[in-house]
Amino acid sequence: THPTSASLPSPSFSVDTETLQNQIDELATFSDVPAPAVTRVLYSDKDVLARSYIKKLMEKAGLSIREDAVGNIFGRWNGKDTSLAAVATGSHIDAIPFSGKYDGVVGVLGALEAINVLKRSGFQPRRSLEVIMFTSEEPTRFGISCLGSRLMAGIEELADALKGTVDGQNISFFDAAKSAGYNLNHEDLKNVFVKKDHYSAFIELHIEQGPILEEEGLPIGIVTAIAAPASIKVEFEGNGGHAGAVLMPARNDAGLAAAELALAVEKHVLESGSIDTVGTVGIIELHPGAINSIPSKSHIEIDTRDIDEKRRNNVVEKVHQSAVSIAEKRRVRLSKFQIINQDPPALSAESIIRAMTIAAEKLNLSHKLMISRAYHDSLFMARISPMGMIFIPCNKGYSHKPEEYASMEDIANGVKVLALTLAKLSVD
Ligand code: HGY
Ligand code: MN
Ligand code: MN
Ligand code: MN
Repeated sequence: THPTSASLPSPSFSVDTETLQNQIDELATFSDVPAPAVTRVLYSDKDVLARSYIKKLMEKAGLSIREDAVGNIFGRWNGKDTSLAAVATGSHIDAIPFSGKYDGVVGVLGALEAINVLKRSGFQPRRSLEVIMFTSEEPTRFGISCLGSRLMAGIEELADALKGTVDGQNISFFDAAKSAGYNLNHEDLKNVFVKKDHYSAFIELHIEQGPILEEEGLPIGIVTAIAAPASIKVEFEGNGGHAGAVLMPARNDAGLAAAELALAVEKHVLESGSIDTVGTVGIIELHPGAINSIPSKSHIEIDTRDIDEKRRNNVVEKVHQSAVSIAEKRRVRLSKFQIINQDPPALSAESIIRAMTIAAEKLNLSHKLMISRAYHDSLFMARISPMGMIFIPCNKGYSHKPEEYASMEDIANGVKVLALTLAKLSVD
């Protein structure tokens, strides 16, 4: 027989908070901008330094390390029965420009500390436990969110799309990967796909990136669902010209078309009738970008989400109609309306919600069920494995900016809930 839950580590096990804080601070130094901001973009030099830092910590934790073709990194603690599907946990360490040092990082360094906590407590896993550092969760470099977990989920369209994918400097995905030491060609992408029964469970520890837990004084959030994200690239083209000499009736200003579409995004989101529908325009680029030259081209990128997929799709549809009507009215060309991703929401598995709840209760940590409005690699891991997420509070809900902060007490609580959940699922 295998150990019953009685042999699970006693809740008194402890987190090495000093070491964990030092690791968070050290990882944050691998950044293209000065502290307290962090910028760490896929396959950049700083990303490569951060990757070796993580692999060093995996080695120190006694894990066997594997990397796949695109740089998803796996650290495995072999269980007593290696024929069983493993329990996985993990997150990302890439960071959007001028962001913070906890988004994703808490779920990678915290997962490694959860493994160390279990090892120090003498726990022996039945199912192997595996920590995953996903190669890139943020869309920063190639406009593709959750690139590593999307590929692991076996999304063929992405594998095909990567053939022609280039970044803002016109560097191809494959050349960028090669510069970081990942020598792959298109055929290798299929080896990134993970079979549905490869993992028995996947759990991600993450800061809430919202204010609810802090406002309600709760140390733990148990995620029931992840909202459905969509991103769209739009381009308008006009004749441009001299900002002084061309009279208004003769203009077809691509910049003002972009501005009007941005406000249309807000209008369609607010019209949805639900507080759960959100949208913004995070990128607006004007060409030629001179104060006295009428923009002849505009490039805007739209992010819209909702926990309800139909409502979110309705916003995407209305934004498309607005783009067409604005182009007509302003006599500009709608030269691009490209939906980059339009993903369904993901539901957490009941079995994992239960395991996380039991863990929080064993630790006397008050908790609540909640949805994640941010997306995560868990959104795609849910397609190949039962999924769950553990949230911890973050300061005023701040995230994706340098003021992002989570206290070591909150992080340690999250690590302990994760450790107990992993232990329980490993003996199931
Ligand atoms: O944008 C998101 O939801 C995630 O934090 N990258
Ligand atoms: Mn049994
Ligand atoms: Mn993020
Ligand atoms: Mn994240």
